[in-house]
Amino acid sequence: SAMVSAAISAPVLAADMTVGFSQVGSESGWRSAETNVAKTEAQKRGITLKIADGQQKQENQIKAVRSFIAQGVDAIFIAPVVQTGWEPVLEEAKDAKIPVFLLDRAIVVNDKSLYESVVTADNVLEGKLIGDWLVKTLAGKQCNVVELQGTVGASVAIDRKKGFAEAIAGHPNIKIIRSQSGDFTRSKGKEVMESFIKAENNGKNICMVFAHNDDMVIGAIQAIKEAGLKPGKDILTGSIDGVPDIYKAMLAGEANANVELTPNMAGPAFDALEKLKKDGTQPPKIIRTQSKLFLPADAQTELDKKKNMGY
Ligand code: GYE
Repeated sequence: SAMVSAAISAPVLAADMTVGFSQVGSESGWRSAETNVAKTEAQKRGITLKIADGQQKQENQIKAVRSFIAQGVDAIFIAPVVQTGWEPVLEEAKDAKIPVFLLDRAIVVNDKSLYESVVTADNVLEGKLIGDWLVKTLAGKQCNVVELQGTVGASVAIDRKKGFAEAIAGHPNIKIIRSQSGDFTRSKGKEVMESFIKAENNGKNICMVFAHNDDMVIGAIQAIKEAGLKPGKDILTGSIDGVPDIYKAMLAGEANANVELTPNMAGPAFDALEKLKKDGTQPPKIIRTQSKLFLPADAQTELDKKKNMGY
């Protein structure tokens, strides 16, 4: 009877759910789109979404998670700025029986039961796709690469670096001559690229810039132009995200290769959460989103596709 099943488990309706989302910040165009999409996806389902901006600091994110626990939310989403140091606060969430989903970046913990699932792209593959493209494009020609890394300690920065390095390994014509963090922002990307250009014969020693995201490469393109060089020609570019501005740069001949990833990380997490709350269906530990390489010939089509994606 209804009474018996209610006693066994009261299914939580989406419309009654409140989810707390500890977001990294708004360091990149992709990040802002992810936040916008999360709001839309919550609205579609009638879920109340509370978003806390961590301003790129783990301590802020940890505080936000504690506050969500205190408020007794039904679930917590975290886009973890760095991959380590999460155990204590996740233990607290677990003790409070609040399920945790990770969005777009992974964490390193021994006890995997501290979170339900991580929604993320294969970030090693993303770096590899750019590296493979470069190997093919150069066809054996010598090339000095400078690398703009993402936030230090972020899983995506570690993985994209790894994937690119794997792709160029065994191709002695390609060398990474400089590598530094630009923190996933346009301004730091530009600043670090300026210092690379100065240190490398006003940029003439540089053949390609590999950036862990589009915003940094857009900053780098500006630095290349200011040095009197042609981005996309004198210095090739490869980056990851698929923000509208990268397709515009491609259309202008100033960017060469891009890996697109969806800003819809919250949607799959909401779906998994709804199933978990409905009948206890355990989500897969990793929910993978797609990553795909796009070249200038695809830029207009991809730019058009971005219109309803939170940008
Ligand atoms: O590529 C970058 C953002 O974690 C996948 O973080 C995300 C990355 C994204 O700042 O633009």
